[in-house]
Amino acid sequence: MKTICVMGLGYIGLPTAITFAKHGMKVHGVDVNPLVISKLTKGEIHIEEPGLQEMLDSVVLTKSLTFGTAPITSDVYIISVPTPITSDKTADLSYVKSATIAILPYLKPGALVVLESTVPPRTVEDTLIPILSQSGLEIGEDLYVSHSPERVLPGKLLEELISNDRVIGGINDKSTEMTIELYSQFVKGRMHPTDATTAEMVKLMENTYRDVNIALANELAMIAQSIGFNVWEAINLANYHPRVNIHKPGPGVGGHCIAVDPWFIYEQAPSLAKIVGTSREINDQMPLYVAKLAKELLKETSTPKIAVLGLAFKGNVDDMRESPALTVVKELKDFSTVAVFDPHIKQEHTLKVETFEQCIENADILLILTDHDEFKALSPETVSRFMRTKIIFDTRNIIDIKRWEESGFKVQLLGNSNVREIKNNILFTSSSL
Ligand code: SAJ
Repeated sequence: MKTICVMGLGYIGLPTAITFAKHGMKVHGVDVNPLVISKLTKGEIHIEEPGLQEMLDSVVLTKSLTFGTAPITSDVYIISVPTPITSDKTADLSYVKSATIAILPYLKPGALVVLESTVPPRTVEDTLIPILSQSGLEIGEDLYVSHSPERVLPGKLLEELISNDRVIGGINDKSTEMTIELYSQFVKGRMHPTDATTAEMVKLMENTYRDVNIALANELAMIAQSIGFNVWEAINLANYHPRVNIHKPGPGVGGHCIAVDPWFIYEQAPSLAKIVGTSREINDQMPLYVAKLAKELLKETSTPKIAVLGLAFKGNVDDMRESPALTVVKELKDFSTVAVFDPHIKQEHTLKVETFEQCIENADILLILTDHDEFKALSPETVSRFMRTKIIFDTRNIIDIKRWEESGFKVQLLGNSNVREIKNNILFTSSSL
């Protein structure tokens, strides 16, 4: 039986470790955080993921999974540690480096090292291999190395770990073959062999494709606002073309993947990655654009109160990482009173209020920033009983505009203005940014 050491027990490492153990491998999970280890040793998971606790419960009984703060000698090492972004928009590889250094004393001839963390291109070749060479083993002869990026969606992790296709990029054919054999234990999707640098780029390109596409949608939204049409309707119609798939505009791009990964390409080739860099800039300035538009809508109101609906980076999740809503709120704080409501966020936030009623009480505008199902179901009749001024600004296109207008609301949809209003110079244009 093969033994596996999984370095890093976050939202990818832990489900991966548990899944391998469930499929008959002997697994040792390693995390530098002793609190994580003590919780896991007691049989409790420290992250939220549907079905994961039950799966751990079933694996604990088989005794095939152990946990610790240090690695042990194994046939395979999987590195799944975070790769955050620094303030100068470059990848922080310190966790990848320290995890690789940590396994050095345990490596034996024939071992396989698989990097799963998302990394800039050439990280395996230029960072991992020089460290692994310090083991004294011949890379590619005694020690095999590959990159197989995780591509799963939180919330559907256990399902996608098994069903998604996997890209397997070895530093040589033998490394690729060994890695394919490893994941064949549970992966039902296809396995696509390639080299390590291509595999690194594939992962980054997937998320960059989405970022660039969303930037286009956001740019079109600002153009729509300026020249007078409904961008949502236009995108919808354009997407009836069989080869067109324009994404959705919004208040910006959040999460720890799409807002981050394009920078990993940019840092390697800044003078060439022009669309990549510009798209990041467009998406990063969307929260400022939204805040400016909200202020414009309230310019006649004295001592305004803004009711912000949604802090999470996307609908129906409880994750605030890189959320554009945080920037919108920051921009509006000096301008008016701001109250925030998000039914999914349990964490403390200085402006967050507990109830929806508290949030909208005497508010002059409802500003929808996240497409949670709860906000789609809002009733204008109920809401208007609490508000001082009836204005709603929807940045996600989730409300029925006609219904809200019929209830007496002035409705602003991001990326929608009519030509008459523009001629009267009521709305500002994107060029005023
Ligand atoms: N967004 C838009 N317009 C859109 C789609 C999304 O503004 O048309 C915004 C969302 O509101 C959100 C952000 O983009 O703020 C990102 O959301 P998402 O659902 O597109 O992506 P993530 O970050 O939850 O997950 C992505 C996925 N990658 C792709 O779909 C190519 C997932 O499969 C990856 O595993 C994950 O990144 C990752 O870990 O890299």
